[in-house]
Amino acid sequence: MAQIDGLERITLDGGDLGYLATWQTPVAADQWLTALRAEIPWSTHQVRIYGRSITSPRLSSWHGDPDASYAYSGTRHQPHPWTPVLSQIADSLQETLGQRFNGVLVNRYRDGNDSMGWHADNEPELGPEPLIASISLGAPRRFCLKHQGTGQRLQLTLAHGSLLLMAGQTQRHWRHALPKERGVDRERINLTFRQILGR
Ligand SMILES: O=C(O)CCC(=O)C(=O)O
Repeated sequence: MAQIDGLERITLDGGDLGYLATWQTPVAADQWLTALRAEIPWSTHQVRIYGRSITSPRLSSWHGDPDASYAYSGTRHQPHPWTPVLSQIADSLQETLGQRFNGVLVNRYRDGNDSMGWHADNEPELGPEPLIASISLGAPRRFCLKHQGTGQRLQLTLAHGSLLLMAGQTQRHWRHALPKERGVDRERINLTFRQILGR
């Protein structure tokens, strides 16, 4: 994983996380949140969880380079183009990581009733050890991880303007989820930058 000032490393049994709670200032994160709300063509996606296709209880949009089509949770998504704020966020990420990604999944959890079930970002087009860069905006987000073999669990609270890196074999051995959270009435936006490998 890249050497980044202030990055908290969390070494997992068969996985590797890095967390930077104060990646962006609250003011910058607020601006991104406002721009994303307006710029993104939000829609509900069908997702396959434990073999069942359900309408995901959140809003999403897949963006990226024209050839970065992405099949996840049983549906292939053609990328929407990069919007001005997504390009700006991608630039900031490149400054931090020294790396550019060719796609980003943007998710909007309207309140604590929206959620995402247990899954791994393990689609073949991400390669065997994908680096996923996950940005959190809005109300704090409870992010849960579970080891696929041992059932070991870990819970993180992801702050407004934070950056979480999932690397190494994390997607092979761990699942993650964003559970419903009672009492949360503010919205949260998550961006997961990914590299789609050529087919
Ligand atoms: O909101 C999150 O952090 C989870 C996003 C995620 O795992 C996904 O959409 O694949």
